Amino acid sequence: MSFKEDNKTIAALATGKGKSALAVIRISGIDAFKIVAKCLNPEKRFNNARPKSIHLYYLINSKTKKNIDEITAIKYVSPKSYTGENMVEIICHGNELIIDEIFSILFNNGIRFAKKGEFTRRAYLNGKIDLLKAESINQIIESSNKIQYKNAMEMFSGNNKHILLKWKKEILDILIEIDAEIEFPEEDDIIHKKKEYLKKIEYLSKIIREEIVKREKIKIIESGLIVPIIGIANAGKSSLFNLIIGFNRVIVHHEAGTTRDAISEEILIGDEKTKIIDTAGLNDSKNIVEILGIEKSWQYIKNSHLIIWVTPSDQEINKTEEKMLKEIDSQRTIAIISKNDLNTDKKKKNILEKIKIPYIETCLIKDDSKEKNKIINFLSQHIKKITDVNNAEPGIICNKRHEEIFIRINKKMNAILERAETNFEEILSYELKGILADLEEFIGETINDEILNSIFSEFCIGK
Ligand SMILES: Nc1nc2c(ncn2[C@@H]2O[C@H](COP(=O)(O)OP(=O)(O)O)[C@@H](O)[C@H]2O)c(=O)[nH]1
Ligand SMILES: [Mg+2]
Repeated sequence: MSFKEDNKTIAALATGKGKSALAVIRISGIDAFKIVAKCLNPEKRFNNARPKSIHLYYLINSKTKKNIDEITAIKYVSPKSYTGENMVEIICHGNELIIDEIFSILFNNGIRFAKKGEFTRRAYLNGKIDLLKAESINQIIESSNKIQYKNAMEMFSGNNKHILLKWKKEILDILIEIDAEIEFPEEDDIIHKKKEYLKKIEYLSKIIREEIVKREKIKIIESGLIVPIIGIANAGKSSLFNLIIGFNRVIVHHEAGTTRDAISEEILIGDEKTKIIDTAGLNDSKNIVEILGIEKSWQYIKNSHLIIWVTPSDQEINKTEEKMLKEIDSQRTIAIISKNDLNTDKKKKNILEKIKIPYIETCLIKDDSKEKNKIINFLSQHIKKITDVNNAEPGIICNKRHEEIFIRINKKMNAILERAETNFEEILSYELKGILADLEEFIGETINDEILNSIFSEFCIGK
């Protein structure tokens, strides 16, 4: 997306769409005060208002003078505003009819609609915030889980930048020394110094790798946990699937196939985005569609984070289940013993206890919220365990841009460590210069339009 900078006054809705008690419209630019004043009654009150003080007005159609809404407005005088420009925030009632009307009045007076991330882009270009802070604002709003949010807050607070600047200084120090040595070699010193440099690079390289691993763990949580429901035919898999998705109504996405295919829903269980999958029964079959369905079930099992095995209490563990148990990772399997309203097979519980698969016994067809709660709690408890085992913690890498830079840095670190024998100083100097440039790009000390465009195109309108 090409983006031409202009200094026109812009406006956008800063709050969400739909009906709400209040909505906030943001206006920023050189003509913000002049244009807004024309649309407010009493105009004088707005012209005389102190910066950052909030007052009540009628917002009027500047031509017909008809009242559109009763609003409050705050004015921010440049440079003491989010964007660094003159800004107005109008708080009106949260109804699309009103909001559309206000925008059409603003547009008729020469204001244009803000592009994605344009407020934050202006804030960045006017030196109000640095690049990492701009990125973090987007992530704070877009976070769909706690760890992502925590990550964004670390970046927002400047802690991450502080660490990156520290690394930059360490690398710069080595670079200054090594470049001096290349120019004025002193043999005695070199061997001793080489060890010292390698130690520092190994240390930094370890941290970089740890950050990449942290990111991988967070990515699993971000993209959602894969949780297939497996078991033999008629075990109650579909009944459980319906119960879970019916109970967790935060449905984001749904995929459906034939009854023999896997059906999945993305839902929130506890705090975690979870893709719950109803699979085809793992029975031996000669029917081709069924075989394909079973193969698909196995694909899901292989790629899963947690497996829910449904097994009916009125049957002993059969051959298919025995075979299945041999193949699945029991460490990440939990069991639901269904049909406990029918005759129960006590041996089943003993086997599960022996192979250390956590289980609950339940009836899946009772319309009983207590029973449903029990199942959901059991599930969320184990999903939480999986994410805890995963032990994701906030890191420095918050998005794809950061990740790509870290992978580049890691490669350069490896190049130094792998080729530590020959031409050591030259390689070290060359690669460190590259790493320095990578860090500067990360922090936003060197940035071009292409990078800026790609960062701000991720934003929503109004940010
Ligand atoms: N009595 C009883 N019947 C159940 C229970 N769970 C499922 N069923 C029944 O078992 C049959 C198969 O259930 P379904 O969920 O389709 O199993 P799936 O083949 O594993 O998906 C249906 O007739 C369900 O109503 C349960 O806990 N108790
Ligand atoms: Mg089914």
